[in-house]
Amino acid sequence: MIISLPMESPLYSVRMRASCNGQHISGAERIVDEVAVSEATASLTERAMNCSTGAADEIHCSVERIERANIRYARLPNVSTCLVNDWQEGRHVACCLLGRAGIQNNIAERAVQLLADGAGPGGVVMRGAVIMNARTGERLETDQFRGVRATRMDISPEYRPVMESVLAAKGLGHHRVLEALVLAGKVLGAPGFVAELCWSDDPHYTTGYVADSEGGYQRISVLKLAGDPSGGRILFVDRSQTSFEELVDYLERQVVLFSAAGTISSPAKWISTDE
Ligand code: WAQ
Ligand code: MG
Repeated sequence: MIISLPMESPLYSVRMRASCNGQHISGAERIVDEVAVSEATASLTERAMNCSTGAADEIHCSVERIERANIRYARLPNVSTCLVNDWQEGRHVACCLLGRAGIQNNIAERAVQLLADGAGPGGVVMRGAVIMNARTGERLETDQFRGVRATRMDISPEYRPVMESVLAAKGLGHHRVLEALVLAGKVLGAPGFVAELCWSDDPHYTTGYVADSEGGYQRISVLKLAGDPSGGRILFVDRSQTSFEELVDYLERQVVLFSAAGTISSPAKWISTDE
């Protein structure tokens, strides 16, 4: 007897990057069903046209079919939110959380300062992430304007509506939360991954996070002063566990879809336990 299984329709990676006067201003991506490709392209383009920094003058969208066999499915990290009084306390908390992930305090402090100063040449915001040796603080990315960009990750199409309503019910409905959670979820699975530090370069978005496999996605309510255009990402890696090439290949090429949520804790004030 021949049993015919229903053909799974293909998935597509839809990616957008936008610039204004040659400056990168926005980038976002989705992984969607065939039927949702045009809608996703339209909504990403619309986002580039309505950037907080003004409309883009150049937008690139790419659409690429994904082989189902190459998809890795994963669970999103647990989410917690630490409430701090100001950015100084927030940065102190970031250093403590990086310390729990095994990063020496002097390296954690230097990393926070690097994002505050602008990690790109001349203090500009980078388009992608800094890759940092977790033990020595040495930077590994070859292009310090671009850094390394994590791509080809999303919530799985059938699970997205559920995840959006779960986050919205917890007051985390801003698209930045879901996108950062997905990015953190992908980098958590990277070979040699130790921790990630991030805050947005959007002057009006002051929340950031530290992610690691034990602590999950640990939001910190304030990591910079409102109006501050600094921001970026630093991925701390254990050089003995991976080569740079293997790491970049995973970050840029491995398709990761999230089909389950972690826990989401209520916001709580920072209580120092390990100082
Ligand atoms: N891969 C690597 N680095 C990236 C990527 C990427 N795909 N996208 C952005 N970056 C880097 C780049 O240097 C940006 O300047 C920086 O990260 C910040 O990007 O829970 O919105 O998209 O409330 O502005 C975190 C907190 C929000 C969300 C982070 O980042 C929450 C955010 P943005
Ligand atoms: Mg941004």
